[in-house]
Amino acid sequence: MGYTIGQKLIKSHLLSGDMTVGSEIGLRIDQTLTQDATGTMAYLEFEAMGVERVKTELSVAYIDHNTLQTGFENADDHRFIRSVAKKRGLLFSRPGNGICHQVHLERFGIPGKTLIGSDSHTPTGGGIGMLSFGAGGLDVAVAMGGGAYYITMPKMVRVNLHGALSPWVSAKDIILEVLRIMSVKGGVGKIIEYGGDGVKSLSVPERATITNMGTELGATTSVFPSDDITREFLKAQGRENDWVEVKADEDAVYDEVIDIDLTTLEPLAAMPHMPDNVKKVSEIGEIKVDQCCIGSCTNSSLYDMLKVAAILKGKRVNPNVSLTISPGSMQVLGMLSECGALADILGAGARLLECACGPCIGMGQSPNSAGVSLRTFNPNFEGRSGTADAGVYLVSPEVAAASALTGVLTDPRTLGEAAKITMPEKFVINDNLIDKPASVEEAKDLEVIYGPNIKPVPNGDALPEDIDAPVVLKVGDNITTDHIMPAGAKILPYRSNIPFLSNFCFRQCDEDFAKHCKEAGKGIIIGGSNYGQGSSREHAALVPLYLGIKSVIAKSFARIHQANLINAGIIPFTFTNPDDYDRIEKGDKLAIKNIRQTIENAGEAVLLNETKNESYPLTFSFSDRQKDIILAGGLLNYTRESNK
Ligand code: MIC
Ligand code: SF4
Repeated sequence: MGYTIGQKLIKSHLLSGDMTVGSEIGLRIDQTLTQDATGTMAYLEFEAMGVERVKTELSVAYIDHNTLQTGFENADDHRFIRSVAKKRGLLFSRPGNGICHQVHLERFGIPGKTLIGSDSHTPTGGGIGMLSFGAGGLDVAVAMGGGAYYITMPKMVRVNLHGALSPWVSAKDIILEVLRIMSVKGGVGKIIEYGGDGVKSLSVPERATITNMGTELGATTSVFPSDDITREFLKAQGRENDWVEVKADEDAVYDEVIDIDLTTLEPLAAMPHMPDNVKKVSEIGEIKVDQCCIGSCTNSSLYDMLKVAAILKGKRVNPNVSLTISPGSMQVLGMLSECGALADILGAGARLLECACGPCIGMGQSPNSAGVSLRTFNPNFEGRSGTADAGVYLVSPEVAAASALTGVLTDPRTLGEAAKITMPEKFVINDNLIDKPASVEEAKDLEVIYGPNIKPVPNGDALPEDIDAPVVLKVGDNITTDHIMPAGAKILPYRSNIPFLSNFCFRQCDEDFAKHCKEAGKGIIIGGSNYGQGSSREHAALVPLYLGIKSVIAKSFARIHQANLINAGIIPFTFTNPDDYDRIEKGDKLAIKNIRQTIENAGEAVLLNETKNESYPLTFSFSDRQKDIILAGGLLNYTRESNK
């Protein structure tokens, strides 16, 4: 029996475990990346481990999220990360150089290698045939120190793409169609692999748009083969030598197969407030639009921007619409300006933003009250834009640009013939915004520079015998990490200050959550299914840890968040009978007795509801390593104990 791409790359990087679906495997990690919003924590954790130099083949620290610098906090974080990078052997991609995933694809990604990043959209690298995962900062810190990265051996899904896209239909529509079919939970525990004759019709940036948003499916990762098109892309980036072929065996066996006929796809949109709430643009109709934002790590390539420029050329943006453009990298912006496309974009009345995440992470450009915003981004969770009652629609660059001209949601096929975009044979290479690390010798004299906003990482205690705590919050299905630990311009500068951040935890669900937790001193959260979907931010575990949360009991969890909870020493349990969820209320006093023994022996965990005098069975399946982490009270304690 042959192997899928995912299985091949796992096999060639397997450090521990066997490749049986559902069991834990440890992988060797070749490359890591961090961004600044999760990076400060990751490097604080890395520093706490006491490793002199990174042990990966390549590690890059990007600054792309917190670029507003409204106070000293962001600037201090940037300086801290830069000082760690210089001393510990990492490349440092300075603010302005671009969004981590876009730059990594252009300059560093290598087919067949493994990559983990402290950002959930790291699977963008799957666009060039890398096996790349989003992870919590602590997992990235461990990998930088040469440790394995652990995942549950996933199932394999094959998405066969047939034919080619019609004019005006975009790679974004392909992934929106996959989201429509599979839902935001559909990818959990799976690698989504793309194949079929349609793959040949897609360029690397288009493939990367698709693998990037595999994150919204909840997938472990997504991957395309590395073929001649990948080789051409790397050649144009001056990196042809990095190319290797990566493909599935003919007789590879998949757990699930999905077929998509590209010829019949139409422009799509994900309606507020979930990426899988997908409808045809033609079906939604001409709703009035207030804002269009083009950019983010999923749609900010030169190819995307050239398509937008061609639509805007010689036209005028509708006066009722604010159109923003964030090119994904300095390379993209430079080339747009060289070929004149930037003038077409600006001439039409678009606002040019920095090459950074910007509005995607709520750093500016919040829409007006009850505004409709069309965004080429990846999540459209409620409130993430910074305006609580805004409606964000996820669309392709073509739909966003067309709608910016008309002022209403517009099917771009109504614009007539689509312009033919020719991509340059060579990209302009300018790595001036990438700083190299110091040599081992020089590094000895360098200091890591902390600022006053950088507070220590909270750390849990070893697991006690019993947990007794009240329910401090009960939430429904699909709770995102944006609910748990919001981002946005006001809060992001405090990503390295957990005590301050804690005041904002779960604000959207319960204004007084932090206050309740502080009063109770400890607590348990009750969640629905897919708890913790969305980003990789470990703050969504570290802040609850700081607030005394001992366990989250939910119907099911999203992958990265579940790992982050375990790393923080918060026990994620699932209800054995999902209906028991309905029996528990906020304020109920809960207890789990003999929990150490239960976890050690993989016994039956029972949740006692002392208020209602009821008990409910709980399910958990932790690997031996995860059990030890939980018993130790988190990965930091566990790592320290293992190094003794
Ligand atoms: C996001 O898209 O939500 C982020 C911001 O990039 C996060 C990381 C973060 O919270 O800093 C992610 O996707 O992991
Ligand atoms: Fe940045 Fe948005 Fe991509 Fe996250 S999803 S890395 S915030 S552009």
